[in-house]
Amino acid sequence: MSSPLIRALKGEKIWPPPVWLMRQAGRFLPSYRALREKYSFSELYKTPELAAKVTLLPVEELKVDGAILFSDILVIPEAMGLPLQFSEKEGPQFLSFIQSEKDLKKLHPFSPKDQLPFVGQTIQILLSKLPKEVTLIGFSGAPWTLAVYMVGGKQKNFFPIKQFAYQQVSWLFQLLEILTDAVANYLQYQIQQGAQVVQIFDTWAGLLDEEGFLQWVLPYVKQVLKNLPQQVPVIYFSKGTTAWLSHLQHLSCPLSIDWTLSPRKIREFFPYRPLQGNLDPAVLLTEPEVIRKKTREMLRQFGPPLVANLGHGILPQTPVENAKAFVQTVREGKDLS
Ligand code: 1CP
Repeated sequence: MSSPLIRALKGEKIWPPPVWLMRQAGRFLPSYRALREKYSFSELYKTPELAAKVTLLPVEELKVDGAILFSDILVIPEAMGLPLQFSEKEGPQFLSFIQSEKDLKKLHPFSPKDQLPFVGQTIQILLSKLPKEVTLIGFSGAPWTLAVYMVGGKQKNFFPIKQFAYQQVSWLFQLLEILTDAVANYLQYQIQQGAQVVQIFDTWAGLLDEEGFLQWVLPYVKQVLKNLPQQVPVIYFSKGTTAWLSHLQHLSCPLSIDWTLSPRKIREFFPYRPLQGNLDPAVLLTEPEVIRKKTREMLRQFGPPLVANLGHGILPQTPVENAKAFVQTVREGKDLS
């Protein structure tokens, strides 16, 4: 029989719902920070034994239903030849950007099995170590969000990519086509290696206006979905898109939504759709009593089919006890549908 996470994502009304936390394998865990004293971030995700170990940390400590592969969305652009530097203060940053057709021509073809073999090896190790009721989640950045990082990232308040998008520059269309193939290819590779669910992270989906979302974001996600096998659930996470639920309706997969719209309204819009979300990660910075209250409210409003989660990644300064209070409250949520 399938695991609770897969069953919920296939539309089964499991209650209490399965639970995991976006970015659960990262800096908020003291056990992760201890490993980072010894190894750099890239050593951790490029060494299969270490990446598997980090993936398992939140499964062991929080008892969640999903284990998200320890890696990063920026591995695709790095494999395509954009030099990535990781600074402790600033996080990951590209040393050069794509800002013209000439830059685009310099990108290398992307082949996950040749350039990112450690991802497949990490999945293999995890399949032998994970308890069978815990689901292995693979992931990728969405084409648009990867393009945002490749074209200039957050510098100048995202102005470079916004300018190119609104000016309709032709090479940006080409970049998105290239990334759409790469993302589909990468997720197919993870699924072949054994990922049981995959999530597409579109952190910057809400950066443009509505027309921009329809032009630069949604069609490419649709294209990726079309190229993935039907049997494996795909979750689409987008941030800043709650004004555009009527457009998200055109995607057929489970949706992970941020916290800016109440679960009641999201559920009204998608009465039957498997949904994931959507507690504000900042709630986990408060105290267990507040966390329990807000989590119960969220569960009550959503109802099944649901995967309980945050509305974005867990914040690095979150106390572990608070993350545990969230998971615990979901587990106890029997009478709240
Ligand atoms: O040790 C460290 O300081 C590294 C911090 C770190 C970690 C643990 C980064 C740098 N990436 C990761 C892992 C990671 N990233 C995972 C693995 C599983 C997990 O942590 O649970 C996943 C799923 C991601 C996804 C990711 N990376 C996203 C999408 C989700 C989101 O949070 O919006 C994004 C935007 C990134 C880019 C990235 N990688 C790391 C940082 C600090 C950032 C943000 C960079 C920026 O926007 O400036």
